[in-house]
Amino acid sequence: MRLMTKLFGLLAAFTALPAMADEIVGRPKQGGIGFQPAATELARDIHWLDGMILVVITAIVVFVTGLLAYVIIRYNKRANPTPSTFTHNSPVEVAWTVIPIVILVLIGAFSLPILFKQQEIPEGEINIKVTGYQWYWGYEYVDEGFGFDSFMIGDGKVLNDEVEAELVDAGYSRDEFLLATDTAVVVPVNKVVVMQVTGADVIHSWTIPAFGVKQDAVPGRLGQLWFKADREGVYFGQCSELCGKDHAYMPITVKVVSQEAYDAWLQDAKDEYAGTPASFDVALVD
Ligand SMILES: [Cu+2]
Repeated sequence: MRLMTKLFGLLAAFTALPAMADEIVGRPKQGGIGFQPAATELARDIHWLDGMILVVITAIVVFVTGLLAYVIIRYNKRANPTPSTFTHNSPVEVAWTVIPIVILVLIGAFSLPILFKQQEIPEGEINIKVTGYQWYWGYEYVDEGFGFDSFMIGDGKVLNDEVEAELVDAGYSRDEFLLATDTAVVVPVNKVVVMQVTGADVIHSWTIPAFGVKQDAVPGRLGQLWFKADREGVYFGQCSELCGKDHAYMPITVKVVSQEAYDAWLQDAKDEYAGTPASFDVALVD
């Protein structure tokens, strides 16, 4: 009986886990030297490619180091007092030309499809236009007709009690200082999100490393990126193109939530951010 109680307790703890804390991805982590955990297929592809190329370059380094060691030991002046005098060896020259070509073609065969997957923009279920400003981001939900700006929490750039209180109010902690923003991009999980990226003044760059996306925000141009996040959570990124004195203080926050939570947020956001309230349009009709 006690075992059953324990088991049920454990089960309850596990099922309650997702509700307890939103996973926060992209903040500094003790001992974190690898990639941020991938939340999209694009990011998983990039991680896989990185691992594959690491194997290839490791094999090349080991091979070349081995050759060097062999030549140093076998053909030094003491071991080989009378060196040979030939200057050409056609089979070796053909081999060291053809083998690198084969290796590069092999890498290309795996990397190009991944690049194309990133760059071929699918039809977006959610379309958001993002504009980089010195030094904050503006977001427009183009299908819904509203937009808002997104500033880093703590514009004095110093983490004091007041800023910490602001962070806590917004659902963060002092660990997320310099990453958390006052408003966040909210998107539903498992939906294709297309972002159109531009800059209003100078070049900025929008990225969420865990999604495997990064796009320069160039004034006068409209770049595009897409992602489909498959895990709920809070994801952080930062402007990635040096854009002036406060470049380090224009972070990016994306919240991936359930469809129901997104619908609820959308309703509130329309009321809060829309230039014209929905009811106003209705009143104009007659
Ligand atoms: Cu910047």
